[in-house]
Amino acid sequence: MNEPVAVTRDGEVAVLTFDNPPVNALAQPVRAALLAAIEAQDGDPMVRAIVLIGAGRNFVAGADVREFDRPPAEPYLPAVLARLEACDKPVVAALSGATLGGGAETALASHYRCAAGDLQFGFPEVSLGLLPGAGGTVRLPRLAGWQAALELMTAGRPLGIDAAIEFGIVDRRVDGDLAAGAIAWARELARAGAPPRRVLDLPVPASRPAQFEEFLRALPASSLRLPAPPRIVEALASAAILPADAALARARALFLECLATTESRALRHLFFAERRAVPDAGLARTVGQAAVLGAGTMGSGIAISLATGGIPVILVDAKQEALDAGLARVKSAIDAAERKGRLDADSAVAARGRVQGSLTLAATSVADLVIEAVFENLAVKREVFGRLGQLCRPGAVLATNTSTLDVDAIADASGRPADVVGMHFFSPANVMRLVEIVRGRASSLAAIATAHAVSKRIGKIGIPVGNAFGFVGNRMLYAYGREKELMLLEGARPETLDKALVEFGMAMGPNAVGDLAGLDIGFQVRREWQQKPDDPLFYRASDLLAELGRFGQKTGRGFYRYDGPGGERMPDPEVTDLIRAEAARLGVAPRSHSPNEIVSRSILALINEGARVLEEGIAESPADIDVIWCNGYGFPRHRGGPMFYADTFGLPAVLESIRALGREHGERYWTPAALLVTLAGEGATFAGWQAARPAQDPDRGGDA
Ligand code: T1G
Repeated sequence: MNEPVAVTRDGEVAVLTFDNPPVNALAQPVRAALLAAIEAQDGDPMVRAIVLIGAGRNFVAGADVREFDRPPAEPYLPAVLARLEACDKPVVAALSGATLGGGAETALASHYRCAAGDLQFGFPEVSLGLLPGAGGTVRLPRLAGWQAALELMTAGRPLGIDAAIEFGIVDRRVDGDLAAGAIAWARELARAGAPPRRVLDLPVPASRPAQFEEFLRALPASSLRLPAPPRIVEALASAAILPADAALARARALFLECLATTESRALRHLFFAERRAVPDAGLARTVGQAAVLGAGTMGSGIAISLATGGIPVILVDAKQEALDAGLARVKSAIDAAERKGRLDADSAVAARGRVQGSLTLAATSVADLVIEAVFENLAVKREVFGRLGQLCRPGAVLATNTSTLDVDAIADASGRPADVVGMHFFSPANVMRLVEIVRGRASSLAAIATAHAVSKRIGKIGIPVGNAFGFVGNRMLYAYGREKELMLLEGARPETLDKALVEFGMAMGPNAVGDLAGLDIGFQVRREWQQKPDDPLFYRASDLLAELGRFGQKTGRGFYRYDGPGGERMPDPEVTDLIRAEAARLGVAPRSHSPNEIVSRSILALINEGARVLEEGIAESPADIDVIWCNGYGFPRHRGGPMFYADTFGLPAVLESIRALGREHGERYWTPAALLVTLAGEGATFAGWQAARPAQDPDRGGDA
């Protein structure tokens, strides 16, 4: 068992090494060991300087987020850092990789900072619904100024080494051996009699009182609705006017306020849910070459992700024109990523070099992984997999990007169903982080593990789901969308529905999403859907518009019109008239809808369907559903996902609300899921249900 903070000596320099894998998080044992080491080395006359450094790639990735759901334990980080800063000997922090949150605050409490070229220095607390609670809001502005502190802490994005030096946070860059460079510098400082340089002793930079107000007002409305961003600005504003100790105490109080919020609990829930263990990781096959079939929007998006994720890819399409268009999309996306600084020049060149095009399916014979993204038609996909089964080498994994079709039916056509899995990417595939990994009846554990490993490698979150209509995400989307479709027939305007759900926190309203995805796509899927509810009202509004050729953005008209001067989305009264006429024909009486009703019908439908997806084993956990909806469908992260949200509401209340809707709208769609009835009856939660279940081994199809 390694020491959480290892203490070694290099002559008169004491080296304190954080060693708490995987990211040197400042868990209680680390804090206690650090405090003890500081007191010991500061008190040792033989020690003339101290170096702090992290074992492994990272310096320190912050507080241990897992501890936030446990009773607090001393020593608290602010006290440890106050003792560090108080050292009478120069303390040099040697920074590398993730230097985040409490790790960045530890660096700021040190007296001198050097760093390696891979530095990622920042304050991601806001993405956990928190603010820097150990002095960052008081020390950082003294080095980098108010504007930089405001931006860094409200955006949560890290700085690289050059920017960190430019902002005066890092004093010098060390290339090569960081430890040796830091120790040499510490020795130099000691021999030069350099004093401890305490950031808190630096003058408070001048500020304009209105500066903080202006910054707050400029924050996006979505941030202002959250507890943390305004409190970050308040903590910084108080640091501009209060003495350091008072400012530190104020920041700590604001931190504790954030910690207790449901929003922070929701974001912390998602943090770990998005890092769920990859099943059978050890069985994953090596993927040195990939191929993507179909150079359309999805195919080229997937190819971009593979190439920028480090995997060589052959983009295959039968038509030269389509292939050229696909390759052009790949090139312009990589160019754009380089232009926006998301890819450095070397990475962009490497990514471009990894992409080839081909007009022949035979090109797939060299691939370790083939991802099919052709037209969403079962017969077409079965024909393609029949040929892939012949062409691809033994052990190659064959993935289909279908969003609704039966993966087993596709796999059977390949003649090697054990190698077939679903990899359901979300549009735009090079942007959306989610991949639903569909296990077929015969999918081997190795094929599933390979799909997960590749998803992680290209920066995606792979979530395992069962093979059923719409898998998890789209299955639930149909329940969520069903209610908005019924409310449209009941007279609600598309823009009214979208506004209510966006104010709830959805990234986009369902009607705007329909227009973006293309109403013809959903129309096509519903036509092929065998088990579609036998209900003339079911998605009648969308089908009507599709029948009229109003496919959405691609035709300039859908639920909205896009043919205005800038092509921006505009309400279209003609749509409301069309739907009202259709509703009258179907005998649906018009009525008004409050924003609360719009939200509760939509979200309760989502939750109830989520419970069904769980009890059927299509999703392995409520947390997986939350990750799918927050990363694939724009569900508000600060609400934690539909299942977490249901738990915050209390399942008995959720059940009662669903029963009330059943009484009002009929039980056809509003019969509560059995799992929900059981848990509500026990006063339990989805999270508790998950925790009580043995690490499940769902029917995961075929052999290893
Ligand atoms: N606490 C606990 N576990 C953590 C952790 C943390 N801060 N960071 C990572 N892990 C675990 C993670 O769950 C996973 O575990 C493993 O490490 C690898 O993570 C007082 C209040 C550092 C950039 O928000 O952004 O300090 O799944 O898969 O892709 O003011 O992790 O292997 O069991 O993400 O290489 C602020 C969060 C805390 C940083 C590495 N810090 N971490 O990315 O690996 S609040 C953060 C990250 C705070 C102070 C405040 C990333 C990473 P497992 P990974 P990665």
